[in-house]
Amino acid sequence: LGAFDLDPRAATPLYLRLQEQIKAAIDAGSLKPLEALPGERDIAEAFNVSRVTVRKAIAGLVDQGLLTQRQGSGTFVAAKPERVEQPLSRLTSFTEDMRRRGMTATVYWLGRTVSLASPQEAMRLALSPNETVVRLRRLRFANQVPMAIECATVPTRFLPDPDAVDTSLYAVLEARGALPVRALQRLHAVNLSGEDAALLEVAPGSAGLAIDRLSYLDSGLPVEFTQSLYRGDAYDFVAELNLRH
Ligand code: 16G
Repeated sequence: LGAFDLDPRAATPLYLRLQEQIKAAIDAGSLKPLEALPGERDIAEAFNVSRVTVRKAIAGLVDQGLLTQRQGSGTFVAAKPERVEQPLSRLTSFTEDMRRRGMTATVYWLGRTVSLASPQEAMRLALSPNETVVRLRRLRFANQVPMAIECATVPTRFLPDPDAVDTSLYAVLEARGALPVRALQRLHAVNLSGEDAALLEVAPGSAGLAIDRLSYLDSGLPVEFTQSLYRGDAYDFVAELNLRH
C-alpha cells in the first residue's frame, strides 16, 4: 500500500484520498486479487489517519465492489471473475460445468434444512401435503470467486440424507439413481441488492440473473426446484438456434 502522510489541509476528504491510494495499489498490482488488506490499525498508522477514516474508506470500496469482507476473515481485494460461457440447452450441474472449464467448484453453506413442503413447493414438486423437502442454500464459488447463490428444494424421498451433499447435489442424486434428465428453466434480469450483493462480492445494485430450474426424472416426476442468482459480470448464456419448419 505504501505509506505517507495524507495532507490534512487538502480539499478532498481524507477517506476519499485514502480510497484513491488503495485503488492505485490494486491497479498497480501491488495489492492482488484475493489478497488480504493490511489491518485497520496498520493502515491508520501508515497514512497517519484515524481508524474511523480507514473504516470509512474501506466501507466505500466494499460498496464499489473493489474490496470484499468475508465473515471472520477480514478484508480482501475482490477478484474479477473470468467470464464463462454457459450453454443453455444442456442439463448440467454447477460442479460439472466448472470442472469442464478446468476450474474448481467450492461451496459455502448458507443453510441446509428439512421441513414440510410449503403448499407452493408441494404443487411444484408434485408432493402430497405431508411430504418433506430438503432445502439447500449455497454460495457457489469457481476458483474462489463467488459466482452464484443457489437455493435448491428437493423432496426428501430423493435425498434422505441432506448431509450427503458435499459440493455437488447432482453427484448425490446420480448415486441414488435420481439424476434429473430434463428441466425447465426461466431466467430474468435483477439488480443484486443487500445481502445477495455482499455474498457475491459485487457492488449493491449490480446486474444479476435470477434463474429458476424445475427438473424431472425420466419417469416425469419433478426432482428439484432451484432458484439461483448468478453474477451478471460472470456469465454469457449461449444457445444454438435451429430453424424448424
Ligand atoms: C446448476 C443448476 C441448479 C442445480 C445445480 C447442481 C442452473 C441455473 N442451476 O447450478 O439447478 O441444482 O447446477 O449443481 O444451472 P451441483 O451438482 O454442483 O450441486
